[in-house]
Amino acid sequence: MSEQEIKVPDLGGADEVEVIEITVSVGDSVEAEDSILTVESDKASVELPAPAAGKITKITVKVGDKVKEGDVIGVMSASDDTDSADDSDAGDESSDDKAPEQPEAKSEDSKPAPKKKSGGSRTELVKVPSLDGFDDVPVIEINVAEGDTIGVDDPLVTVESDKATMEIPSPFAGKISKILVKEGDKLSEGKDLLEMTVEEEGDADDESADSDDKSESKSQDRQPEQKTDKQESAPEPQGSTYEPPSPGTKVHAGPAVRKLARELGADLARVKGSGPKSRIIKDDVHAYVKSQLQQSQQGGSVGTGSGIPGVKLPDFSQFGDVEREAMSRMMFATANNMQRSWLNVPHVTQFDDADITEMEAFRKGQKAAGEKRGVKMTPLPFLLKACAAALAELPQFNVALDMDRKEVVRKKYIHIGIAVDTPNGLMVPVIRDVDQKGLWELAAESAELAQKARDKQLKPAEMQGACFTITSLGGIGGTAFTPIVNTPEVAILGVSKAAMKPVWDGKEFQPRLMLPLSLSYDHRAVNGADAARFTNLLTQLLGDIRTLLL
Ligand code: CAO
Repeated sequence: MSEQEIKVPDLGGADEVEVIEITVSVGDSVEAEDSILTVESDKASVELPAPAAGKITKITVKVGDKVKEGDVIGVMSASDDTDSADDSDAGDESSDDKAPEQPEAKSEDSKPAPKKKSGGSRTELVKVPSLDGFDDVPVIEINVAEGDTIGVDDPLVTVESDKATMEIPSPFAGKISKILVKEGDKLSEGKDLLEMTVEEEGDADDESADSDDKSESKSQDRQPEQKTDKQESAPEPQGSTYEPPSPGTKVHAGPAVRKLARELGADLARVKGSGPKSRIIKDDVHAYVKSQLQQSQQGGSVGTGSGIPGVKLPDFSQFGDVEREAMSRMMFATANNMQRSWLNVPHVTQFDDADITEMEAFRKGQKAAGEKRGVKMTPLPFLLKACAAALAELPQFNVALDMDRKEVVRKKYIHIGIAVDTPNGLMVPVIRDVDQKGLWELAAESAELAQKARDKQLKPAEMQGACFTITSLGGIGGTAFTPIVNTPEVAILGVSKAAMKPVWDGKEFQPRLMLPLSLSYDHRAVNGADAARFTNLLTQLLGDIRTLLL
């Protein structure tokens, strides 16, 4: 172990930032990159990581302090050999440097003090340690119950100031004999917290020491009458999910992780910890939330989710030969997206026909110019331009609904997705700032993105950020269809095959090339009259493309 100052690293350009949360306490063992404290500038909050694995020996800042790059925020004894994990775990178990009466106990290997074989037990009064400069901090959670057998560093109570949540760890391994505080009590340094019976005989300490390497054995051996909670939270770290919690399950997680869980609405009692001593780390919370979302979205059979009953599949082989093949990831993702949109969005589709006789004459007239440029002008760039103009004129189509916050997100940019049929399934690359681009630029970009989609070369960023989508089946056929809104967008334009139709001009029927448009929209965001205005506007713009210049 070697003493090392912990300094504020490069803050990505921010000058002075405020410490909003201290996620470790003196005596804590950390791994390299573990979060030590969180700072916040006016733009973002950033977690400052431990520069190495080791034990925190000093914290020189408190919540509310302002720090800048290079400032010392604490000191740690860094593990400097490859057994650092063992050392730090051992340090974790050691109560010595936490117990006020044994300050010298930072032995070079941080192992617990030698076990006394004399037998018997003693009662220890646990007091509130330094609360990083805070006083009168309310208790929001009591993490133990009288009679519980706990290990060193297990959280005893959680307190929360208006800036941070902190856990008070146990300085001893032993049994809780009396809890002297209750939820809501306000704590300051030195206040009596609880009493513990600490074994002076070999057993309890032995097991603490064993647990340095094997958290399972720690929980099983040390608390025979309560072991189920800990046994279940202690299997090999996998960073995955953890099913039903036992009532009263004790959660081992730091304040930053608890904060994250609160923000995501995750019940930490259900999360399996993959950190040292089965401590829950942020990755565990993310993995748990992800798996819960997947479960709720995937459901079983043909598709459940959102509480609707699934469709049970019959045994198709009773009707004839069948074979099964795995869905591609893209097919599965598309199926989920479609179902999510269909279930979440109240869809209505508005139909109209645009007279594109003149537009087509103009487009065909550009054939030679297109050949020179190496770009083919199809109807799609005209549609993109017309939709961009309609989105600008009717901005209620360029929004997202945030139902949780009861807010409408109005977008000040016009990015449009184009649905591309590929051998691997449907992909939707996005053309950015369509309103600022010319027809040739749009023709070139849409052709390039469509080709990239077919070649599976699209980057994720090229498929994100759309405000609206165009799905054109015009090159294939059909007279109308009802596209599914690509939520969180609120509208999608379906385009079918243009066909010559007799159109009454007031005196006689004229043969006109009519382009069928099918506008599906989210009826929560857009009302029917606006949808009719939108398709009206599109038919005007496409009917006389000079109006696109206005
Ligand atoms: N009416 C009549 N003809 C049309 C047309 C329309 N609405 N739209 C395109 N065409 C013509 C084009 O002019 C071209 O004809 P020429 O070769 O004679 O000039 C031909 O159809 C093929 O066009 P294209 O499909 O290559 O080009 P595009 O720019 O119109 O479309 C793209 C590009 C990427 C949208 C298209 O290739 C595609 O993938 N469409 C399918 C989208 C899809 O699957 N949507 C369904 C989503 S929901 O399941």
